[in-house]
Amino acid sequence: MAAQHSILLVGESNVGKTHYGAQFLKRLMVKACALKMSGAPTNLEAFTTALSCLTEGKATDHTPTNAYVESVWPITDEAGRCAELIWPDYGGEQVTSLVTQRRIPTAWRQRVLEATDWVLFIRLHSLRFEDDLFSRPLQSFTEVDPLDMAEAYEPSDQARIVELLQMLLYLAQYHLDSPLRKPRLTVLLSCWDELETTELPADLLESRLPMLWSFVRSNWTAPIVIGLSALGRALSKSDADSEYATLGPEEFGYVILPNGEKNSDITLPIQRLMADGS
Ligand SMILES: Nc1nc2c(ncn2[C@@H]2O[C@H](COP(=O)(O)OP(=O)(O)OP(=O)(O)O)[C@@H](O)[C@H]2O)c(=O)[nH]1
Ligand SMILES: [Mg+2]
Repeated sequence: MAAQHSILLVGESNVGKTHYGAQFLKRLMVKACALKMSGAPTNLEAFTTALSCLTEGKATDHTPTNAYVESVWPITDEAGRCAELIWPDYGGEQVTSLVTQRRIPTAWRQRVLEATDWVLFIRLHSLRFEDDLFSRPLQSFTEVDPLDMAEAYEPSDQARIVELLQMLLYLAQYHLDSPLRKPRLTVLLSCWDELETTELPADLLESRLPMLWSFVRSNWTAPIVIGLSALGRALSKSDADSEYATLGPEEFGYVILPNGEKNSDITLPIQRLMADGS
């Protein structure tokens, strides 16, 4: 029987979840990757619009806030291991509101409990990197006028992501007395092409979001950080990219593996999860 790999894909709005899903699916369809589709995929509707936009060389729309669809893709890897990938697509606001409202809808609770692996999307380019304890000397914080403190307080972007992970960990009732081996955590630094960097993904995460990185490293035995450019370049919703339309979307996109190697097979982050056993 095929192992079920139910992946908890976690990402706020606009991080690239839908485009990654569509590009991933396209790769499976044209068989240009380490994973192969081994049966009929179901529930592809969530990705069909995205697929046809990409074929024309255009970007697709934001997923409706309340949408949640799970697509099921039976796959095998090169070693013949089978798995059923359960790939969700949803409006990323649902993730943000888990933290801001401090309430977890039952359906999300179930997803967290059932997931074998967690994949967290972070789009560094659209996060705010304001000064905090890690970038300013402690002293400079003592100069803050106490009256300013009364202003509405909003946690930093990295604090919000740490909080999100804390909530998910609590919900799944993992014991954190020692670092976790399961569920495995993969951090995808999405839209990597925007960052124009040659740093290793983990080093970049550490330098940009040190508090998050410290949290991740102390709670997981082997967190993996991978750079992902699902599209390879920015696309517009209205003006078609003619190269894309001519060559096909499967010719674009890449990952930057933890050792810095660039690979055009964007299914590798998931293939690694299958290879490491479940
Ligand atoms: N430059 C670049 N842009 C990308 C890439 N992947 C996605 N984008 C753009 O990022 C934006 C958001 O991508 P989506 O896939 O819609 O993001 P999402 O996470 O599904 O967002 P919601 O549906 O709102 O939850 C779109 O404008 C895409 O064109 C990439 O690899 N590189
Ligand atoms: Mg989406």
